[in-house]
Amino acid sequence: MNEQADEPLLSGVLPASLKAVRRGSLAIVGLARPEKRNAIDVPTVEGLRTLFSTLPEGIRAAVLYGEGTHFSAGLDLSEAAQTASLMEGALHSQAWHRAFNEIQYGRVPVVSMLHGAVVGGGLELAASTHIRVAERSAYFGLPEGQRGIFLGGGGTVRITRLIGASRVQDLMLTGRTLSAEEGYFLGLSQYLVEPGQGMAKALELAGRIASNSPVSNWAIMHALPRIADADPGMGYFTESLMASIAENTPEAKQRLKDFLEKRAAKVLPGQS
Ligand code: 1HE
Repeated sequence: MNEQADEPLLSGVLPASLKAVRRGSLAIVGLARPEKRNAIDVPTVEGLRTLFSTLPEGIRAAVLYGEGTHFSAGLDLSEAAQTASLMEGALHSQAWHRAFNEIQYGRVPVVSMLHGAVVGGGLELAASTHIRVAERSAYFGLPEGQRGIFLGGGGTVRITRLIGASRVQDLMLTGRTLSAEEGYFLGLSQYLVEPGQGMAKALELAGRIASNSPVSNWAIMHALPRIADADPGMGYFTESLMASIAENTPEAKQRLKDFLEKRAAKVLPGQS
């Protein structure tokens, strides 16, 4: 077995609430404030932005998880309680947007591993990742109505795209939570696994993603969601350009040749 030692990433730069290591071609990033249930404060937001905008060469996928018994309790409410002006509130929200955009539209696909509370800004963070693996202990909620606040980390766009505006309104207005199973069937996670198995699954998926062509991964991250938001005419046109760019790389030529010369894996049933 090829055991690779983890190397710290950005040590001395990241806040104590974040841990990041490199394991081969993967970055493994942990929310590391379990005593506050991984509530997300400004240093954490800025740390995520710095980390995802400066991933070193050779990293080809990332895994994001939360330490302790919950993925994240969302916005650090002690900060929200101190907002001094309308302008400061808007700028605070925009800092979250910048950080989460670095995740969604960064260099590499990100797989999140969800367990326990995935609420408010924690769900907004998860929604900015490309693949979400939920353990059965995970539950989803948007208690903004109860707290007297609003989504501010991009959730009005990203979470509504995942489950629709009416479900987001229900969660925000009533404070109800969705179980891991409900979240899975509605599309909040693409994978549902038993407690304790999420990290292994997330690492396995990230490893698979890391073995793809980087140009294909980039197109899937950057072109696909923009095409989905475009009018169909522009979408088809952009798709044709992206298809041509992807298939005209030397790596694509080699991968296609490998298949045609029977050196590449087939697509068979049972791949989970
Ligand atoms: C926090 C936070 C927080 C916990 N900000 N400090 N999010 C919420 O409304 C969720 C609020 N949190 C909870 O409902 C519960 O904490 C949990 C269900 C997540 C976990 O419960 P539990 O019993 O395991 O922990 P706890 O005892 O409630 O919390 C442990 C400590 O973490 C405690 O602090 P301590 O000093 O008394 O030990 C809590 O105060 C602290 N803590 N959650 C600050 N969120 C960009 S806009 C996004 C808008 C939102 O995210 S709204 C959703 C906010």
